[in-house]
Order: sequence, then structure tokens, then C-alpha cells
Amino acid sequence: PAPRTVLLTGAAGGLGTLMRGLLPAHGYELRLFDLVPVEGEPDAITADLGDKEALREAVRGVDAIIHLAGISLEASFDKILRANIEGTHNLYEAALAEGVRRIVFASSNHAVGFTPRPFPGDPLIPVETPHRPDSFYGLSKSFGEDLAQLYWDRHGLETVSVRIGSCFPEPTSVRMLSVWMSPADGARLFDAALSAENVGHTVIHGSSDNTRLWWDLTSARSLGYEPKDDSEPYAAKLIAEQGELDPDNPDHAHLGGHFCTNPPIWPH
Ligand code: NAI
Ligand code: 15L
Repeated sequence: PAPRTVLLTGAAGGLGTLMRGLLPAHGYELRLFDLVPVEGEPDAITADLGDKEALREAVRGVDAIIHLAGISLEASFDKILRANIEGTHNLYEAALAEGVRRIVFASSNHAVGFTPRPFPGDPLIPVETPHRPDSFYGLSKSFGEDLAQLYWDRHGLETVSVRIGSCFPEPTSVRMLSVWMSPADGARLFDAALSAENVGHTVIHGSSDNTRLWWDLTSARSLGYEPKDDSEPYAAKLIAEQGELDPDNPDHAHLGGHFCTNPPIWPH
């Protein structure tokens, strides 16, 4: 049977808020966890991923975990280390101790952000493309994927690592036309990642079926994901405002976009 009781970490954030609205209609009962209180949700657990006791209690009895909590943009290595690297390790240890069978991990395009972006006619980026993080943030997502592989190989704890493109209500840049995941497709994708059988550790790309897609969705589709949206209706307006992507601009030449050069915290 598909997991039904799901711990949603990062429930107060942008994606967490979108998924809190959409996942119940797919049949999930959510338990919420975040560093900050979740507005209008008095039962949400307010705790840090560094609090191992709180994590043990939070994961106890759930069928699966959607792990969104963490720093979602570039930051100093120390901050990324605590929230994303140690925090994700703490979550996996808690899941293992409490017998949770599956985690859906919010990885990111920035785990492979220095991958050149394809031009029309080029092959799409395969999910097997090697890790090429574009930031300490992206590095923490590469780490999370490797952690997931380790916990599957050593302990049989399953993970679907979702390299999310950009999940926002609407695409807001020309680059996003290629990596946008509509919130409704995001909910379909999390549903597939929670309910597919025998996933071991599976890495998938997280986006809608965009006309200007840069990456291959085969792995996601193999879990049962059927995207229904496309960013193309937003294209004309965004291109008129921002112009086409310039391949000589390093921010436009790679999957990770401006994360490849900004923010300028280097040398560190
Ligand atoms: P967000 O920054 O809006 O939300 C992250 C949430 O995590 C926040 O509510 C924050 O309070 C919580 N958090 C941070 N540190 C924590 C800690 N130490 N303990 C407990 N909670 C903590 O980010 P967003 O956009 O909602 O993203 C969610 C996840 O998905 C992140 O892991 C992000 O890296 C990943 N992701 C999101 C993408 C997107 O398009 N929104 C794209 C790729 C990856
Ligand atoms: C991410 O990983 C970030 O969390 C999100 O805020 C966006 O910047 C997204 O990638 C993106 O690449 O557009």
C-alpha cells in the first residue's frame, strides 16, 4: 500500500507551503516540521534539524518523509554544513532508528549546476550526469544524494532524490522556462515518488514537461510521474522582457544559471 502518513520537513517554506496545499488531495496526511512555526498550523513541530531528539519523535510512526528543510540558496560553508549536511544526516539517522522505509529528498539542479545546458538539437541532460555542484549549496545536495545511496546500500532505507528545477507558482525568468516545475506537477511528482514500488535509491529530475526542457524526465516517468504542465505559455512575455539566453554569458551557459557565479562569496 502507498504510504499515507508523511512527515513534511521545511513545511513553512515556499515549496512546503505549496505542497501543504496540494498533497492532501492526493490522499496524504501530513505531519509538519520546520525551524519556524507554520502559520495556521498549531500542531506543526517547531524544531531544528540539529535537534536529534525532536527528529526521532517527529519521524516516529510515519510511512515516509518528504525532506525539504534546509538552506535553499547559497550561504557560507558553515551554515550549509549545519543545516543541509549535518541536518540531513540527522534526519536519516532518525528515520533508520524509527524504521521509516522511504525518504523523498529535495535535491536540486545545483548538484549538477555546472553541467552545460543543451541547445536545441543537443541531447537532454541525463540523470546519470556526474555531480558538478555550482555552490556550497549544490555541494550539500550532491552530499545528500550520496548519503541516500549509502543508506540504501547499507540499510535498505529507500530514497527518491528529486533534482528539483524551479518550483514556483509561475516561471519568472527565461532560464526557468527550461526547468520550471508547476506546483501541480510537483504534487504529482511527490505522489509518484512516495507510491512507486522498489525505488532503492532513484535520482529523478523534477520539472514539468516544458517545451524548452533541458533534462530527461525518463527516470521520473518510470516511477509513474505524468507531468501535465508546460512553461511555454509564459515564454513570449518573459523573452520580451529579458531577451533570449546568451550562450557567452556564464550564467546562461549552465544548468545552474546564476548560481554558477553568484552570490560572490568566493574566495571564501
Ligand atoms: P525555503 O527556503 O522557502 O524553505 C526551506 C525551509 O526549511 C524554511 O521554512 C526553513 O525555515 C526550513 N529550515 C531551514 N533550516 C532548517 C533547520 N536547520 N531545521 C529545520 N528547518 C529548517 O525553500 P523552498 O524553496 O521551499 O525549498 C524547499 C527545499 O527544496 C529546499 O531543500 C531546497 O533546497 C529544495 N529545492 C527547492 C527548489 C525550488 O524551486 N523551490 C529547487 C531545488 C531545490
Ligand atoms: C534551487 O535549488 C533553489 O532552492 C530555488 O530557490 C531556485 O533558485 C532554484 O534552485 C532554481 O535553480 O531556480
